[in-house]
Amino acid sequence: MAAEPIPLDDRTWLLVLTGAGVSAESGVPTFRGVDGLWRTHPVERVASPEGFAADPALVWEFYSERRALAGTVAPNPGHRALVRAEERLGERFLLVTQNVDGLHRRAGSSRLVELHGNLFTSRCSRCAREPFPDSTAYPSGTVPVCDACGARLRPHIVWFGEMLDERNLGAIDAFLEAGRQGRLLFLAAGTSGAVYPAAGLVDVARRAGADTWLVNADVADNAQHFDHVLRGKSGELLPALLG
Ligand code: BV8
Ligand code: ZN
Repeated sequence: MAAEPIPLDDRTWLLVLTGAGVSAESGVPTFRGVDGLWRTHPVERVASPEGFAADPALVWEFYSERRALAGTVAPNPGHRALVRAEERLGERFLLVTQNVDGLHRRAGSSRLVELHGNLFTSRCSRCAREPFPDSTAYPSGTVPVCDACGARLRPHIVWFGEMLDERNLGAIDAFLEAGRQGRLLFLAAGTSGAVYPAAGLVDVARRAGADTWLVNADVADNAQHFDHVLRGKSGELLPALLG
């Protein structure tokens, strides 16, 4: 289906949600696709507090592998189209990502909410030490410890069963509230719509009066919640839609 550009005028307030699909064309594996990460790594063992407590070395192997890979890939045209949209819309733009691979920031996005954390940040699993930049891919079998209290370090990632950072959810609500003064647009790209509360964002946006768009390679679980659904690659469709 030919992608008509989305009308971004001086009244448009654009909220974007991205998932693993927007990094697929950069060579980063998605979670639930045929080559998906969850196929080879059962999610409850590598992305949950219980899994970390049971086998922290396995969890660190999973995240260290992804750190090593993410260092070798680069942003794609989909990431860059979102940077251009931010440059054009300024405060009337907000990008919320479920991705932890850091590619939006590397592409130049700054009005960015990393809903599920960041792969290149670690924190102590016990003391109140601030999360800190850490791109170390730890050797298999090792578990880094906090040099302040000796407890295990963990990736600064939101695992299944863990609460999202209230400040991030607040920033999204504030944007939708501000956007009521203009014409709200919600665009989700490269996400299967399987994980909450991110997958429920389309409903929150609709309730705020947004026109909702989905760009995805396959059918998404929550596709029927969108006003417009475009099937295709985000690396091609986002530049076509956003200019
Ligand atoms: C929470 C970190 C409160 C790990 C991740 C109902 C309400 C609320 C919560 C729940 C609920 N039901 C169940 C829950 C719990 C759970 C949940 O949603 N489970 C699901 C599986 C049912 N939610 C939580 O635990 C959240 N916390 O709700 O706290 C609470 C507390 C206790 C009890 C209850 C509630 C925390 C969720 C965060 C989990 N952490 N990531 C890591 O990244 O290592 S989620 C993980 O999935 C990733 O972050 C990933 O981003 C996210 C979503 O996946 P997608 O990004 O969509 O990727 P996926 O592979 O699935 O899809 C890619 C899509 O792209 C595909 O559709 C494909 O077709 C498409 N695609 C591929 N290539 C392209 C493309 N599209 C375009 N172009 C291409 N080239
Ligand atoms: Zn500590």
